[in-house]
Amino acid sequence: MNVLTWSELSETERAEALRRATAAAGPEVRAGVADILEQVRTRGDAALRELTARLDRAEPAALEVSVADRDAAVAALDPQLREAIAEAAARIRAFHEAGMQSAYAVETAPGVVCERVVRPIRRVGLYVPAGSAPLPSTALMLGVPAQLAGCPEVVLCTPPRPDGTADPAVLAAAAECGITRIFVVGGAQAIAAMAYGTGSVPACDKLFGPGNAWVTEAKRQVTTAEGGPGIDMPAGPSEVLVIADAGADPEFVAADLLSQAEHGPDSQVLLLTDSRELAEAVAAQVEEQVESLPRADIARKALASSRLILTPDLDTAFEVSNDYAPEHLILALRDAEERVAQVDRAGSVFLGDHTPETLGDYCSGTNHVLPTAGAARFTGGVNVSAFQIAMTVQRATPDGLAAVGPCAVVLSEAEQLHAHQRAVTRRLDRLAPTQDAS
Ligand code: HSO
Ligand code: ZN
Repeated sequence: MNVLTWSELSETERAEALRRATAAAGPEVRAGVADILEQVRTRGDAALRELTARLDRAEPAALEVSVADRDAAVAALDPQLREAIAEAAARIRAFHEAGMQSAYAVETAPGVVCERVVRPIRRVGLYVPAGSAPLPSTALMLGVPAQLAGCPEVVLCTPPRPDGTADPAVLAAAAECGITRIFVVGGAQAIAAMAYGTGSVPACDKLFGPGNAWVTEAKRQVTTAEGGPGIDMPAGPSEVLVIADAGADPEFVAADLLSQAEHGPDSQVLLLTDSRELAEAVAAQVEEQVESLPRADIARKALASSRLILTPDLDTAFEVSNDYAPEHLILALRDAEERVAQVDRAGSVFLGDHTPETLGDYCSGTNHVLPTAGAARFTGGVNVSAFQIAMTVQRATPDGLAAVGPCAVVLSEAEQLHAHQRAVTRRLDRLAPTQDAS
């Protein structure tokens, strides 16, 4: 990895240095996904079985995993892994629970009370990928908030292993979150099944979860169709940006960069620092550490489009980071705690030398389903609210109507909406005599 000097780059070179691997699907993926969606929509489970045989090379005995099979797989799982899943779930639960939106009521005028009440989304569909490896942690990141929201029906789809069964650790995570409707279906066909419903998979109101380009494109297509389900957010390739000072430990910084790089060849990792020495030491550490990684090939591909950037000072590093809006931001700084005030766009921020992104990926308590591709400009990661509908309720007494009705009369007059106006004046007219008498 070469060190780029920010102050010596032209505008074009700067844009190029921060350019993300394109998340938008090409025409081939778009057409392929449209075809899969249509097959599942028209032929349901039969199409799911055919696509699973063709694309996943698996023939599950049943598309749905029974609760008995789920529990048997969990019982056979390494107890240490089972305990780690439960331990992580507990912290994710504790953190997400504290941040839940609550109902509130405001008397906005005497006799007018407006309330917000929160309702769970009835049916949610969770996608748990297993591209290069199954991700039980993703089942927790989606399953825990769904459970806290109180969603009455939670459906989970995950690709089958070659023998047709689901990954037992994913099943353990699902069980931990009380999920009973689990299907061994993956890819765009899983998204189609949860969007339209098939004989066995229920149609869901909102779909969640990361996935490859096919899954992401399928989510995009089903949600833009009329009457389609909602989706959490478009999930592109993973990203981490590290801002480090001269006092940072190059070994740790390199380890963090590699932890994101190993996710996929299109992952993007960036280092911004005001210390040339640190940048060079990190470059050397990355070279050294990547050698011994089982996923070195993937990490090397990701590193090819990743950058180490020397900025004139740390304030510039923060400006660049805020413009880029990374999914993960690590502040390997002596004054990380004070500097966090300078961050206004990032999915999840990790402070200091002892908070690797890995903690947030698995078990510190925060969510790892986060905005990528610059979506941190306008949204945060998945939380309980994503599984809820915030509904408003209001009531006015006759006095309340008398207090705020005239305001509506003036505004409806300005909009020339006289039926609106009369819905108020007809009532006010009836109230008038009583008010005169009082
Ligand atoms: N870093 C990923 C999440 C993950 N990491 C799952 C390990 N397992 C999200 O960008
Ligand atoms: Zn990760």
